[in-house]
Amino acid sequence: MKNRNILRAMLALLVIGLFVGLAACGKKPPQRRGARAGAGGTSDLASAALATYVAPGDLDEYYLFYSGGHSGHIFVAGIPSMRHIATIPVFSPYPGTGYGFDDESKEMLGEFSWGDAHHPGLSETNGEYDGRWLFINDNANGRMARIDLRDFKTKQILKIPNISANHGSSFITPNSEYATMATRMSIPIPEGKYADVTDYATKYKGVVAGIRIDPESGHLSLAWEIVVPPFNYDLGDAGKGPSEGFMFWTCYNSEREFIEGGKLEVTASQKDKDFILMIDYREAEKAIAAGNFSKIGGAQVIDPADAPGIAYFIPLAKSPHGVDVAPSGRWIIGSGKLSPTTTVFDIEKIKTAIAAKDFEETIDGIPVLTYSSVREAEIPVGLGPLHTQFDGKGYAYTSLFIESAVAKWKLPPYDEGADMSQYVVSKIPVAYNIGHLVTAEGDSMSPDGNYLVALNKLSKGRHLSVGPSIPESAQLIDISGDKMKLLYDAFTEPEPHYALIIKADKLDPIEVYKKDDPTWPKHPEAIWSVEEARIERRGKTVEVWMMAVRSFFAPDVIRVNRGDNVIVHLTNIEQTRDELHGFAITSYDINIVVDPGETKTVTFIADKAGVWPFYCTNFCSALHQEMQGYLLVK
Ligand code: K7E
Ligand code: CUA
Repeated sequence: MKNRNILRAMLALLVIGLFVGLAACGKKPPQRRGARAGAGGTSDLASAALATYVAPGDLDEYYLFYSGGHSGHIFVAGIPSMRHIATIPVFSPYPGTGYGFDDESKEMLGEFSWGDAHHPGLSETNGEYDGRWLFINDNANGRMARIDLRDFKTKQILKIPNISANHGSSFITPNSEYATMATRMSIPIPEGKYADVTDYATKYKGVVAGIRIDPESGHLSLAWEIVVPPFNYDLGDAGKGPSEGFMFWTCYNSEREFIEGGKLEVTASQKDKDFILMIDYREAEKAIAAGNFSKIGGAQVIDPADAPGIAYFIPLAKSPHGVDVAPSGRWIIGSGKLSPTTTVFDIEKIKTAIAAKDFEETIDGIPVLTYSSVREAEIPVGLGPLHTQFDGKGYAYTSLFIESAVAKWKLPPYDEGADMSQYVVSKIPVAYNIGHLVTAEGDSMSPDGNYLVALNKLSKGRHLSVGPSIPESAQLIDISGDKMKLLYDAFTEPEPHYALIIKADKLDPIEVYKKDDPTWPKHPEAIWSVEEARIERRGKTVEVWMMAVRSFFAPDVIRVNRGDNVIVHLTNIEQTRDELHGFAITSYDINIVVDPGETKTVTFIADKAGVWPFYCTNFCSALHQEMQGYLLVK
């Protein structure tokens, strides 16, 4: 305790020192803190504090995009401060930004009020993050979403048929040709078809899919599906460099059974090996072009038995979880949860084995490559290996769920006959039970090798107690030196699975929607002056063109009859940053928010008679409280 107090005092002095330094340089524009990195400290704690301290008014070096799991959102934080900056609602309504209340976002959410966001994927050009779009899967409902990084807003949610619980998604090819999707829990296809679980082995199917990304707009569309055996397809990754053209997914339950009351955890862990499924997507394109598919549930589905060369299985130790392609593209890393090793496969050996038809067996038309022919090495990383990330300096970092640690190990080449344990060069404990981990630009072909974030499943109270429902924890780790150093504990709402870290200067978000900006589609119902504001009635439909500006709405009275269909197009005509307005109608469950220059439409039936005030929800000016009007329903 005494030690801690001394450290606290030292920290306080350091921080005061920084403030004094700041005051001395007076007012200056915010800058990224890279300039100050490297300033020395006097203890591990002090140097960690300095390494993560972003002075008031200064900016972080990186964006961290956390998936929000079953919250359906994406959380945005800065690195190294780990401060939460924003929440991007994707699969769930979010009253804070009015998401899910206006017609457009309501339609995007469709029949669902939530999703399970697991794996963000950034668009890439030549294997590097290009900062254009962020994609994310919905593990619950066969969907994927696209977020535009110019305004940090969800622009599309694509639902495709046949994919049941889309977990192995969204992993992006090096030039954003495709994002992946895959079935986690096999079912009879198409969805809606009935077969008892006693027929699991023959009537249930898995499906993997390639989602085409439009190179101009980022628009997502289904390109092809491939039917695969009823295993559980888990994590995925896209090849790059020598492995470009391939997609990889781990799978468990190669026992292909679901025994009622038999506990899948037991029945799916019988065999010593499960698989990585490898798809050649150029072959998939050829099969579609040649008409070599059948239509199932409206999708073009290829059967690998009719399309040799499209799919292969690579054996991998017991119940694998993560599969990760190293930055060079040559090494494919797979981790079996129930094996204390991580396995490195060589894409060159895989290609040779395919050419030589070096197969162990064939399952449902898919050849299984001979394990010993394609395996480069098994690395004894530790207990419960899940996911692997990279530093671009020849090292890999594997999360160890059971051991609650991160293992740093060397990628090939290895000495002939060497004891592989020597290549596990260091470990750092984390608190606790780590799932995913992410390094700066870690999925690109050139990771930055400075920061790693451990996404831990259990925080066990390393924070003020908030009752039994506790947050998830994330720890920032410095990986720039030989030894990994813990820098910071951060907490989030449930529940991040994966995250991505991108250099802040790769993004250039807009500050307002400019009135005549040709880069954005013009909203057909936008109005820009009080003169254009109006109410028109056609039969039982009342259409309102409303504008908001500090600090009034025009019009500010809407008169309708009970049962009328009311359409309100609201434009925020502000062109000043941070001048948002809200529009909430009391007791009508309506709450939209318009950013500067934005127009949104909300449609509703005026089914409650009476007088219903509407008001601005975003505190916008000194006279914000006065920004209100009335919906009069006769
Ligand atoms: Cu939680 Cu990637 Cu869905 Cu591993 S997944 S931990
Ligand atoms: Cu507009 Cu408050």
